[in-house]
Amino acid sequence: MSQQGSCDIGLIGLAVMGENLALNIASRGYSIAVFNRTTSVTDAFTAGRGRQPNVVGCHSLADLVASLKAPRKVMMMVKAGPAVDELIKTLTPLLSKGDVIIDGGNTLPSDTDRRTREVEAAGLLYVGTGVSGGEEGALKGPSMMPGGSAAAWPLVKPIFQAIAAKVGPKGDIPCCDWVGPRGAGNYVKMVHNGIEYGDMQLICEAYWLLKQGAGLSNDELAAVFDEWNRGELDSYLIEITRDIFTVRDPETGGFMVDLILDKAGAKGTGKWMSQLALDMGVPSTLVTEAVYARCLSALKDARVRASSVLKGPDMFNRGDKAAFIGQVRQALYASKIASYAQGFVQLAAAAKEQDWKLDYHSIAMMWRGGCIIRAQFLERIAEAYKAHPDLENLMLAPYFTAALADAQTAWRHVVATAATIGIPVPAFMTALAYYDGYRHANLPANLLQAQRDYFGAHTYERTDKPGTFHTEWLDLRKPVASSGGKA
Ligand code: NBP
Repeated sequence: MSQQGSCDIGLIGLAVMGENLALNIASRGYSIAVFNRTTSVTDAFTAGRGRQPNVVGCHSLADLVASLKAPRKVMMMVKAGPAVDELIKTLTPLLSKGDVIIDGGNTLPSDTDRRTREVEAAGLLYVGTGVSGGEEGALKGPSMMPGGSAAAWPLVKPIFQAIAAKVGPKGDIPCCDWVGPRGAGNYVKMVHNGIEYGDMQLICEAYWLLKQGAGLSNDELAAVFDEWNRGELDSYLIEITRDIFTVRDPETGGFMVDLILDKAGAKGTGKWMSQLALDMGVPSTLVTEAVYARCLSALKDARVRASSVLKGPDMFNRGDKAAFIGQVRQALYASKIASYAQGFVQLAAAAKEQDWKLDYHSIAMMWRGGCIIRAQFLERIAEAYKAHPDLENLMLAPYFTAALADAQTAWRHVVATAATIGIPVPAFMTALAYYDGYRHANLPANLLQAQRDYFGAHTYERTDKPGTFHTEWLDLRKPVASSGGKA
């Protein structure tokens, strides 16, 4: 039986995220009505973990809506895509002017743009919020990145900021603030996920260099990651990586990590970030390489066949082991800086395109706790954007410029070593190439423009005078004295 009109918020979808978020909301003293499409899931929840006085199970959407206080707030935690549109269609006639529909899923930002317009046209308010932190974050405090109808923010703010992770010296700064209109919140969450792809790939490459290149055992790897987690790399992903190297399979007694098939999956947010970067002409190369690395890993059968055909050097770096570990740490840190720089550059490009006013200091603080990329180093990023809100590229913030200068000798050594001994490190390599490309006032694109103009009359600009030019290359070319094939 629902209690008519007494609940603070309604939640639809009781899978991993919804169930834990509902418990989080209830634990902060809010009353919550819950609904799941499959009724048995709702019943199991309200009879189990959700058996609490301020949790109300509902068997229909009408029942859920009737359980809420006005203005009503209904949050969907369902599979992103058509399910969200179907729910909006059913909910809209049940709700009243000023009520708020919230989507907490990993939704494509352009879908939230469209839905915000459609829902606002029906007299309601809409929020598309990123929610990061997985199962544990949802339960104990996620990072939340809301965007959509600005008028909805004061209505959802108290609940969102109460359930979000908290950071800061007093532990009272919520990792949740208003991001911007329409799909801005989902865009920031998508970039968070893309950075997460980059971080994970970089850590995997560091692991492979240390295992294949320096011969470290899992126990040694755990100790290295434990050490790394005490310095500038201190982060959730380094911490869980350390833990992973300690876990043994209860059945066989072997290390769990060595029993896992090396075929990675993906749910699409990294690919979206990469696709949208390409659409805007923004070089977000880390996330793109990370997506490709997963694609290549998935070609397991082909790789197994090729491994007995394609030759390379043996994969062992016979240098000083301790020194190499230190160099890999520096390469990882420098690559990570380049990766975050790319993420923030993409956010700035999207903000320009979409006419959003993004607060990059606030975004860094939202990622400081609760989410998968949470790390000490986000504090430094937040400081950099506080000092210079219009910072063109994070690599130009004095703190990070100095860090890159300090790390680059080791970074170059690691990339060169990987190439020499034949260990694939696409993310380390693209990060270094981005750094080198970005710091060069001149690049060989002059030749590229000449080629384009030669075969396609695409025209070019000149360094010595303004305007657009075309050359009749065929008419002006000269015979070249043959070198006879000798250099
Ligand atoms: P899933 O993404 O696996 O979705 C399952 C839920 O969606 C179930 O409650 C299911 O109901 C419901 N659902 C589906 Br499927 N189609 C529906 C429809 N047409 N109408 C109503 N309900 C429908 O759940 P999740 O992993 O908890 O994730 C929820 C959202 O949060 C997703 O957008 C996800 O991308 C995002 N997210 C997930 C994580 C994570 O770590 N899992 C982290 C951050 C964000 P049923 O029981 O009747 O099938």
